[in-house]
Amino acid sequence: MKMSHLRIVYTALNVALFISILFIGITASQPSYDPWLDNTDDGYGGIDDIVATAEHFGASGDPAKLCNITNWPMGTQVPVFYAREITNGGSVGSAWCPTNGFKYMVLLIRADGLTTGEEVEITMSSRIYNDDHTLMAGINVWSITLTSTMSEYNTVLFVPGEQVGFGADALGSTTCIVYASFYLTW
Ligand SMILES: [Ca+2]
Repeated sequence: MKMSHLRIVYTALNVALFISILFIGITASQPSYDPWLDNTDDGYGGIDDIVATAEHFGASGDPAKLCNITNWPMGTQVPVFYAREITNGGSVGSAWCPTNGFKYMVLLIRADGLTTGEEVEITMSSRIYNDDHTLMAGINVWSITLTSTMSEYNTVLFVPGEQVGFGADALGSTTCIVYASFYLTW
């Protein structure tokens, strides 16, 4: 009699549990994805995540979670020409300077020693690459002519490519000393 009574209670509990699960299944809305509960990091909350949790049931430790953060690159000043002398209409060129990852460049240009009628043209170039990045063609993207009355210039430009290079060409018999650098930021 006692066993029979327990069986009835047990069956009633099972029926209640079944109805509860059925009710939750009918009324529950689509669950939202929580990456902190996706233990297997596959972009899906599934039985795999429950198994992963169950496998560590009872374990304890430091709850701090490791994560990797990709920082924007640090802004940086890139020297191009510093007190480079150009004599008698000559020219100088810079190495290619990497600019990858940055959005803006603040360009600082100066020429000392220009007299009336003397000019030096500062040109910035970038590179056009082929599809598989094995060939390149240069392209002039910016230039300015400095004179005795406008011997300094600064401006903000969009970074035109992965690399930029500079040239300074003195016109006629111009002799001067050129400075150029740029600050990269994003
Ligand atoms: Ca998962």
